[in-house]
Amino acid sequence: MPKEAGTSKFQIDLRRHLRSQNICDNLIHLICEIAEASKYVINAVRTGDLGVAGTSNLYGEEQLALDVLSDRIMRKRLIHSGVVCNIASEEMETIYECQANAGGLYSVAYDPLDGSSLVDVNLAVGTIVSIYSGCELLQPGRNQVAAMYILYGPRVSMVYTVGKGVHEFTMNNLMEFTLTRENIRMEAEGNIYAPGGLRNKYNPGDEKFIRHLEEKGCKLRYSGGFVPDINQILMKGKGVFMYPALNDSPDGKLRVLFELNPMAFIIVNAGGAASNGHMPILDMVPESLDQRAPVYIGCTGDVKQATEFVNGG
Ligand code: FDP
Repeated sequence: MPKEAGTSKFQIDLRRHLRSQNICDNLIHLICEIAEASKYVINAVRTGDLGVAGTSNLYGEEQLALDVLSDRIMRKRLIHSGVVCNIASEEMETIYECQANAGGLYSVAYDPLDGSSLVDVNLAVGTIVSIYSGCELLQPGRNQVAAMYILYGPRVSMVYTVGKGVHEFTMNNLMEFTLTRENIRMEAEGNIYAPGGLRNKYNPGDEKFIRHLEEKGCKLRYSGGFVPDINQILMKGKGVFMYPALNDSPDGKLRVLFELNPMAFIIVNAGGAASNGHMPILDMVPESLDQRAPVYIGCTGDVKQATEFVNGG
C-alpha cells in the first residue's frame, strides 16, 4: 500500500520518548510542562505586541513586552508544576523561590525569549532551558540533569537531552511535539561558522581563527539568534559558533547560566565540544547569575583549533 505523504507510521510524542529514557517521573513532568509553556510563547511571538515593556533586565538591556510576557508564561508554568524549588531567568534580577528544598525537586535557569531583538524583523528566536536536581543554581553546567531549547522558526522544534543522547521533536498541526531526529551526532570537524560580535573588536587569536576558517572554505552562516545558529550546527552535524571576548567586553556577551551551559550540555551530549578558550564551559563554576563568558561551541576539532589560536598557537 502506498505511504500517505506527510505521515509517518509511528509518531512518538515527547512524553512517550521521555518515558523510554529511564528518568524519574518529576523530571518527565517538568520537561513536558516546559514544552507546554512554549506553545503559549510561540503564540505570543506570532501575534503579540512588538513594543518595549518600559523596563530593563539585570544586564540593563531594555525589555520588550514579549520578553516580559514570555518570562511570565514560563515562570507561571514552572511554579505550578509542583516539582521546582528555584527559578532563575535572564529577565529576573534574583532567584525566585517556588518552594523549599525537598526530595525530588529541580531548579531551572532559562532564557524565555533569546534573540528577541530579531522578532520585529521576523527572524527565528528561541527559549533555552537548563535543569538541575535540587535547589542550587550556581554550579558547574556538567551537573545539569537536562537541557533543552525550543526554536520558533518557520516550524517550531524542540531539542532536549537528559544526558542520554540528543533528540529533536517538531510541533505538528495539533501542537504536539513528535520525534523527528533521535541521537543526533556531531562530526569531528565542520564547514560552517557562525561568528558573533563585531570583528573589528576581536583579539588577534580570534581574527586568525576566522581567517583560518575562511581559507579552509568554510561557509559563513550567522543569523544573530543563538538558538537558530546553534540549531543549524547541531542539525547539520558540523560547524562552529563563537562569541569571543571583545576588546571592550572581555567576557563576550553570552550568559553562562541561561545560554552557554544548556547549549554546551546539548552539544557535548551530541559528541561536540564547548570552551571559553581556556576550559570547557561545563567545568566553569558560575559565581553570579549574570556571569558571561566567551564561547567556542560545535565540532570538537573546530573548538580545539579555536582554543589553540586563542592561546597564541
Ligand atoms: P539578543 O541580544 O538579540 O537577545 O544573548 C542574546 C543574543 O541575542 C543571542 O541570541 C545572539 O547570539 C547574540 O545576543 C547577538 O548579539 P549581538 O547582535 O549584540 O552581537
